[in-house]
Amino acid sequence: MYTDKFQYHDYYLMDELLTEEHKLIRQSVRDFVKAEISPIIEDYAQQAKFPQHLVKRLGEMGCFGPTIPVEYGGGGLDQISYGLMMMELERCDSGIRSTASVQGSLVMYPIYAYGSEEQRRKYLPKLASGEWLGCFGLTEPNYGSDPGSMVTNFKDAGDHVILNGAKMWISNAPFAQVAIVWAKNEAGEIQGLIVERGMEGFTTPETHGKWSLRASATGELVFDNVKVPKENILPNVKGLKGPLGCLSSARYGIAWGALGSALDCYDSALRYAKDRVQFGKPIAGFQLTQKKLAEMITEITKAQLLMWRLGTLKNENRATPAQISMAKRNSVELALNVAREARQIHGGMGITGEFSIMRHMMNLESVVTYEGTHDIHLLITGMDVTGINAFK
Ligand code: TGC
Ligand code: FAD
Repeated sequence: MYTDKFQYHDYYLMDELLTEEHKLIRQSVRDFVKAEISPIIEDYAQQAKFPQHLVKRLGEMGCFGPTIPVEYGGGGLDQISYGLMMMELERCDSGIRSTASVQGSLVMYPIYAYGSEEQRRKYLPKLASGEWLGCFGLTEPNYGSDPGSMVTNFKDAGDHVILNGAKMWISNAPFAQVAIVWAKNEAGEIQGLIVERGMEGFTTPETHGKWSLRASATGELVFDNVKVPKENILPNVKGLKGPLGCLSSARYGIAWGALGSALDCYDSALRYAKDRVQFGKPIAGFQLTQKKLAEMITEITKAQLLMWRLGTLKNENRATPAQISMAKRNSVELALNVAREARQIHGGMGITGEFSIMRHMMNLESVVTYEGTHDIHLLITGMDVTGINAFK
């Protein structure tokens, strides 16, 4: 049985760069995770079940839309607070962080940034409190890295539009009351629509058989002549920059989150290496184990500094999408490397559910692909530094 013994590691005294409020927020999410998520997460992941009861609790803990203004039910907090929350959630499980990222950055953010005042007032408080769960439909069966080529579309039909098409790989879909759906209008422009469960012709079949992100529900969104009232169209954005703007917020949260997975794997490996005796001494005493641990904490410390700086730039509205891509790619890569090395240090025990390592490693195989794959983010950095587009 998995027991959460996590202790945070702060090799470069980064806490001195945080405010008292940051530290309080981090501690409250950490305590919540230890008390309510850690004891159940392994079972839910093993059974590939979504812990639906946590949706309300995540809302009550302020994990949904922490940067959205208080008047709409959000937390009115800064970007570093948001990042720290995502780090604490993913320290436990990427699937739980996914639920919060999707709700906050991919559902609440577009309603807040691109929605009408009526839409903000109708949806945001319910989403913030966890009364409603949302999902975000951009990816299609034939268009993942290239969402601009999507074929899901809607046609004008008087006071409503008719939506047709399908989205695939959608986190939260099977349980969501609301979906933010990106589709093309008759002029071929991408727009966002708020589609509600219960609209005729709208179904959300669940995706089964995943070896990764097993405690997160994934599904399809299928639209068969769905009548969507025109008042459900997000009025203030057109084009791919709409969904990509949401991804900038979510990718930033993921960059913090993956660092949380890395910290958990490192912490577990350090403790295990000190406890486990082979050839008459703790395996932490062997140079090869020390090399692994030293390299892990070096990469984690570099990423902690990177994330703090990116959060500061984001607070000042100066973080560029390319800087966020670099951070997402860096955090996920280092987390996967740390997870693999931590697995080695745990020997055979590392493959069991008694430790979180293998669960993190499998989860990170989704995180390295969603919200832009590892190579897509590399190409975004390449384009930014050379000025030459290598995508097309
Ligand atoms: P391109 O021509 O480069 O750009 C189109 C317009 O968008 C603007 N833009 C951005 N705006 C805001 N934030 C960003 N990050 C932006 N990146 C680009 C750009 O300036 C342009 O604006 P305008 O005004 O000129 O129209 O578009 P492209 O078709 O060449 O594609 C570029 C590419 C490949 C980088 C992009 O499409 C991409 O990022 N592909 C990856 C797709 C992706 O990330 N999908 C994620 C789906 S959601 C998900 O995975 C959720 S998982 C959630 C969870 O469970 O946690
Ligand atoms: P593809 O785009 O087909 O890519 C396959 C491979 O080709 C990748 O290695 C890629 O890097 C490479 N490739 C593609 N183009 C290029 C290029 N120009 N140059 C070099 N290499 C290239 N989507 C949503 O909209 N909402 C969600 O909530 C959501 N949740 C998800 C949850 C999970 C668990 C997973 C696995 C995915 C989720 N996704 C979601 C979808 C995710 O964003 C896509 O899987 C991702 O964008 C990649 O698309 P694809 O799987 O179609 O791969």
